Amino acid sequence: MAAGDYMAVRDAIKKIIPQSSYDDGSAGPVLVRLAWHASGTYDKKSGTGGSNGSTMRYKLEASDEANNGLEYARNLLDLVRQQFPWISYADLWTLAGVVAIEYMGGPKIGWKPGRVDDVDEQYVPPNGRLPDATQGEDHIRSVFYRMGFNDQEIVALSGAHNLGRCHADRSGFEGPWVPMPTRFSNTYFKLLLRSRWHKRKNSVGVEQYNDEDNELMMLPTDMALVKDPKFRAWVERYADDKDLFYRDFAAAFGKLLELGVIRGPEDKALRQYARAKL
Ligand code: HIF
Repeated sequence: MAAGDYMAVRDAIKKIIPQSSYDDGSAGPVLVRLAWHASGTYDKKSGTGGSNGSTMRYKLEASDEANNGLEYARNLLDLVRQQFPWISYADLWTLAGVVAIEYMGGPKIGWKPGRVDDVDEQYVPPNGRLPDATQGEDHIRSVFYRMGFNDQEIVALSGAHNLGRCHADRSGFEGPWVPMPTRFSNTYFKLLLRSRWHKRKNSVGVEQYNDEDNELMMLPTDMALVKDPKFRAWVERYADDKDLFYRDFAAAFGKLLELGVIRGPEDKALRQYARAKL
């Protein structure tokens, strides 16, 4: 297989998405979570963290409790990488997120290769940069503003919780956000607005929000999007307008995957400067 044949890599990723004995029969959602957690460590001010480097290969980052369960996704992608040893892990993990979203009916997301894997653990970002689901709007803003996102982009990104589910043995939370968690749509926003959510303790004693039948759930951070008036205005727009959501989601998720990627001499200089200060 020719080096640089990203279409072939995309096809190989599509083949590992159906997993009959895993979750809802799909590895798609956990691949999206891997792409996001690989990127979401970015700190705009220092230029550290982000998808470049694939530093989650190192124990320090892999063992951040926010990353519990992602070894499943990394192991699956190791199988793909065996077929394409020329691709960087950083490119593979982010590309897998994009392919999974498209596979599940989501928008096409702009993606470019060029990420380079770090060769030692010197630049692994500190633990604790990913969001804590037990918190509210102030925390969400401080984490996503640190990456360089605004309120509208935060809400657009949040639509990814239309995919997948929480696992008691990973995060302590339990259950899916929507009835069809392997189908990308704006249902998450509709449910946030329409359903009555009750705070309750789940089977492992963690507080979360559930619908009346305890089938669907929301995290405290999800509920903050309807509590905060600025966030809520965007939740309402995306619940009403699926095309707008798809467009804004594609832009915001594409931006997320680019965080920390070096595209020119100015990015390289910033990275060198930041590393000298670490
Ligand atoms: Fe998630 N997220 N996320 N998330 N997330 C979980 C699962 C998924 C937050 C917490 C959690 C985003 C933002 C935030 C996905 C994608 C994205 C889980 C459950 C928690 C606790 C993990 C488990 O138990 O397996 C918080 C606090 C966020 C900031 C508000 C992004 C926007 C929504 C950035 C995003 O893209 C996906 C997909 C999953 C499902 C994973 C699965 O294994 O099914």
